[in-house]
Amino acid sequence: MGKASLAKAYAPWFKVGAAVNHRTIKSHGPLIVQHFNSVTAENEMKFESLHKRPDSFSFDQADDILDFATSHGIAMRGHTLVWHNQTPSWVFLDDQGRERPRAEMLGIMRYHIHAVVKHYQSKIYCWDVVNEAVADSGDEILRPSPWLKQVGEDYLAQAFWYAYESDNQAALYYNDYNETDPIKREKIYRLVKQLLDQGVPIHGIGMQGHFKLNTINLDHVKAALDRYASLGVRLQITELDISLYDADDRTTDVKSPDPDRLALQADRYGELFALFTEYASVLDAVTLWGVADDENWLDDFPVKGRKDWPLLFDGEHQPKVALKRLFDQVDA
Ligand code: HAH
Repeated sequence: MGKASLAKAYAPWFKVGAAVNHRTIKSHGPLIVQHFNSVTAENEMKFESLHKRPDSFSFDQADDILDFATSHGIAMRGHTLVWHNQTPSWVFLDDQGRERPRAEMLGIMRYHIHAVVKHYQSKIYCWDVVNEAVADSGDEILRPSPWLKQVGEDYLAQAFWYAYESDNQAALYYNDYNETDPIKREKIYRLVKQLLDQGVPIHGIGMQGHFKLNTINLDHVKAALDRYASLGVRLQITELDISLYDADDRTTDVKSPDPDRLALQADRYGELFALFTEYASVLDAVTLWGVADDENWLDDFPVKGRKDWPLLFDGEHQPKVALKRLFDQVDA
């Protein structure tokens, strides 16, 4: 497998991507270049990274990642323009700490989206225009966020129009987690259907894909792919990982990954990728949320400082059994 490439092995079906950051493009550079043909900036294109203060943008770290990608012929996704997290408080509150009214919020949203999307016009092939707008529980479709409260339900439509005005070639995505849960799936379906019915320029649904060993349900994944595809939009798996912990497990003292659980993880990765290849006609990319187990967001989520091993390469950047499975099953 020394010279093999995961992205090349799956090139007949879809792009294979990884979330990278301004450190891992150096520390994990060779691995990224060998195995992936799409990247997403893990944090560097979020609102708080690009637009910390009202009057200035800081594109340097995000640009470094784009330069890295471009110089190696790797495509880049944009993540993310409108979200309730990792957004500075000046966006929602004025100098006196009062909630900004709708017109001001829309002005800020428009200014931000225009600046960012134009900066990357024709360099970024798709944008997660809105991230995580749908409520996890209750009957309401939209999560009670400052965007909803201060702009109103049309904030998503507005965001997609602003993005479209700025780059009418980029594919514009709605992105969310727990997207395979049947109840949340139907909410996401209805939301995107409504936007499409209104003629809003929305081209795809990003399914994050943060799975856990004991709750991942292949039937639910398949049903979600079918349901979203029935809308006639493109699909991507945007943030795939499989935590070695069960959903309710809060232990913190595991020092090294249990080989039995790594084998189960390989089974699940194998089944997922096999399923994904069946959806190649609608599925454009499958992106892992990180490169190797030594640097991944699950070391701090949902339990801060707890080591996890969710990816395809181990802490020494060596292939895990899961990666071998992905190669074996396509005969690469
Ligand atoms: C994702 N949220 C975000 O899209 C991504 O930007 C971030 O780096 C990691 C994961 C997943 C998530 C969360 O952050 C909080 C609760 C549930 C799910």
